Amino acid sequence: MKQSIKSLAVTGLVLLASTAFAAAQPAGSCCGSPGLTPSGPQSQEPVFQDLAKSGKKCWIGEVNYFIWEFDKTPKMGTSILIIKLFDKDGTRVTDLQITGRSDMPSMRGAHDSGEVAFKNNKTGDYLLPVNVVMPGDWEVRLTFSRNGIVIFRGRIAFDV
Ligand SMILES: [Cu+2]
Repeated sequence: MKQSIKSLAVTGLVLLASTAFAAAQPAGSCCGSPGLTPSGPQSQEPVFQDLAKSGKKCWIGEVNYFIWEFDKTPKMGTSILIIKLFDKDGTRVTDLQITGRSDMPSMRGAHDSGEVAFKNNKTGDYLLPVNVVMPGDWEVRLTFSRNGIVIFRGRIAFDV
């Protein structure tokens, strides 16, 4: 079986070679591959940059910024994380998808909420309930996407 695949590949190569001079696109270039190529060791975790303080502008490139706050100082129980998203001119927008994931960094995985999508209220605020189940160090990792493509990752850290 392997042999026949190999000979197929060889035939393909010969065919390719015979047309290579006509084709401007070299085989194996980015655009020629179907996007299924395993792209090397990609096991490193994504980086979540520490965000500016509550109420301060956090820029997403040069196109959007957002401001985050809790509905109240987080304590034991449920707090609501509120994100207001703006375009660069300061107009409120809701065209990004935001997910949040809360946990305790010092005991990672013990209270992992998993990725949870923020929901928009009618004002356009993005809202996420965060469940604080014990005192200590907490974080919420935020992921911003446009049309399913991640464009920004940020991290909010707080103590309870
Ligand atoms: Cu804990």
